Amino acid sequence: MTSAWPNLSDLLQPAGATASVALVGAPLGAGSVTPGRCDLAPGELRKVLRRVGRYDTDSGRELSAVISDEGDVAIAGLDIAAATGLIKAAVRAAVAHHDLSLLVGGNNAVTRPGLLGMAEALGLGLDEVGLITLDAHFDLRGLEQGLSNGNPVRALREDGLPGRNIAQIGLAPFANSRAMHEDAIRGGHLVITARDVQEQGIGKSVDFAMDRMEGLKAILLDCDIDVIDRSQFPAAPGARPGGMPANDFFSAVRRISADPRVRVIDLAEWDPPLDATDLSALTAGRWLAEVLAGFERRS
Ligand SMILES: [Mn+2]
Repeated sequence: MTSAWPNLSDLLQPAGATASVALVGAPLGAGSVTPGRCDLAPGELRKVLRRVGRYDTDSGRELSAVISDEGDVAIAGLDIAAATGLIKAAVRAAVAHHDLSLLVGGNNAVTRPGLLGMAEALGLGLDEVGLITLDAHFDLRGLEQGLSNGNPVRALREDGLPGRNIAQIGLAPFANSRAMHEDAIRGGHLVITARDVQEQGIGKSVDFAMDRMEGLKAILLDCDIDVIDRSQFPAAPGARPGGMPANDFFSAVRRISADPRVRVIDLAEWDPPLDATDLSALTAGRWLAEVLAGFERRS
């Protein structure tokens, strides 16, 4: 693993390698509110890793955690309902063998099977697990029309995940309905809007979210990349102007990843063809660097 340009692709090893981190690709494109090609994201992430270095000028440390690449779940052509069981099984297997499992979507519908698979692998009830979302949206659309990338949080609530176990950071104005906002508050979610983050800082915002996770045994961090300002991440259909600065996103990901109870981190809603430049891909690659930097802080 020594080369002139130590980079993240050094760390990605074929499945079966002894590794504390696993990567599971979930190329789920079906059921998006805005149809697109989120299914291309796992492949694009693997490709960009050679452009992301391992040395962190801030900490003086070089990333070294080996990642076992479990490949992509075979869900091509399946709708969300059909894909859910397969994604859940893949996450369950990954969580059973690794301290941290990265679930790379796909659209945001991967979050529900991710959380259910995590709970199953650990033998935990949904009242014992937490969900932190970095997302411009509540993802509380109704279930009447079936599962979509707009309702994973609603579906998890219906599954029995208590609202008080949910912390949502980065909610955007003019991108959610009043009904969803009131529903989240009434349900007991911790709601931290993009404006709150801007005013109180990302550090305090993460502190509040982690306070909310107190007493819970395992946590899924959902990184819906549309939380980032659209000018800094054009390849997310739901991203809007005025979103979270990429630097806030990176620091939140690093801090949350350092908590050993975080067993699954997903990356959702990256639709590579929407960005003709390499900006979004490099940002997604940096996401992985921040995840690993946080993970390696665990003692
Ligand atoms: Mn979302």
